[in-house]
Amino acid sequence: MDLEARFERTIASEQRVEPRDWMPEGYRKTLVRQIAQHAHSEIIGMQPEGNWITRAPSLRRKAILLAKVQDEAGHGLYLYAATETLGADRADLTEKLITGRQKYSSIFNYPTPSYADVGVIGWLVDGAAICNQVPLCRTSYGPYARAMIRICKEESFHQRQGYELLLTMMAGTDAQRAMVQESVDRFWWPALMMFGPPDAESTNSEQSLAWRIKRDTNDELRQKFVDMTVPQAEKLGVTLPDPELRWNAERGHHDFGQPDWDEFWQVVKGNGPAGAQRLAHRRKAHEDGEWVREAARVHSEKKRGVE
Ligand code: FAQ
Repeated sequence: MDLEARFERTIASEQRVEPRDWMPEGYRKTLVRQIAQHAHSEIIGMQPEGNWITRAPSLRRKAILLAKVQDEAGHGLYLYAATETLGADRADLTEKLITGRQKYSSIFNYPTPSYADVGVIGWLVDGAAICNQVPLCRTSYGPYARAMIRICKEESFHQRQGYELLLTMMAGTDAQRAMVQESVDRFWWPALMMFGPPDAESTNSEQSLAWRIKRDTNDELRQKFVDMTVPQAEKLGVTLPDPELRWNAERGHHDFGQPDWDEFWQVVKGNGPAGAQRLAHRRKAHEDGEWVREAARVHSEKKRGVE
């Protein structure tokens, strides 16, 4: 059987493609693009919440937040390692990120001016991430699927800590409840944008679905997220800022409004409210770390006996 037919058979029979298997160049490229964007998102995604580590209101909240942000670094590293199994070079991917040539999730270009944002990011952003990533545990590329299994377990903890923080705030004062609502109002639409553009504008979906890299369309996952989140919002006692949001008994799903897609494309292009700040911060961290990379390189050469 020729290589391409063997690859197609692996995909069709729900087996995993492994690093040493033959794969079409487009398949490899699509995976590197998606996994690198995902890794960059985890790394840039440390910044919005990292903003609150020094100002968390108690030792317990600080310990939880520190653990969460560290988990995000770990997810980024797993995912970069997965791209390396496809022949990508991590230094090259980082260079592409800090020079704006590779994307990361739009959501992390929104600022976090309020402590309630820590809870809302856990609830809505990690909630959306789980919705998107649980199906990726069945993605066709083995190392990516296995990374997703571990990452999703940690994302579930992240989502719960956010929701628990919000439950606590909602049981507090009027001012705390108002903080939560104000944060939900800012993050609701950007959270819906995390699933990508509507299916009709999703240039990569058709091929990625055929290769079983993606398992659901952007709109299917967005619907799932809305259906999952509405009862959680009710229990919490917050209003989701969408006047079109209502249960549709005929469809067995919620109807909901569309995010501002012009804003989405602007944010994706790097013109989001905190876009420049996020990249500048990442660039500086990379430059500040140069001496560590250099020391590690010299140390490993010494160990190998290279003069
Ligand atoms: N932001 O054809 P499609 C997290 C781009 S969770 C920016 O539909 P695709 C956890 C897209 O790249 C967040 N760009 O694309 C966490 C494409 O451009 P390209 C990360 C976006 O790939 C929580 C173009 O638009 N999760 O980090 C976005 O088939 C809390 C057309 O779009 C993942 O990356 C966007 N939202 O579907 C961390 C999950 N959406 O590349 C810290 C894995 C689309 O052709 C704190 N990725 N674009 O130039 C995926 O599932 C997919 O890549 C999608 C997009 C669904 C995001």
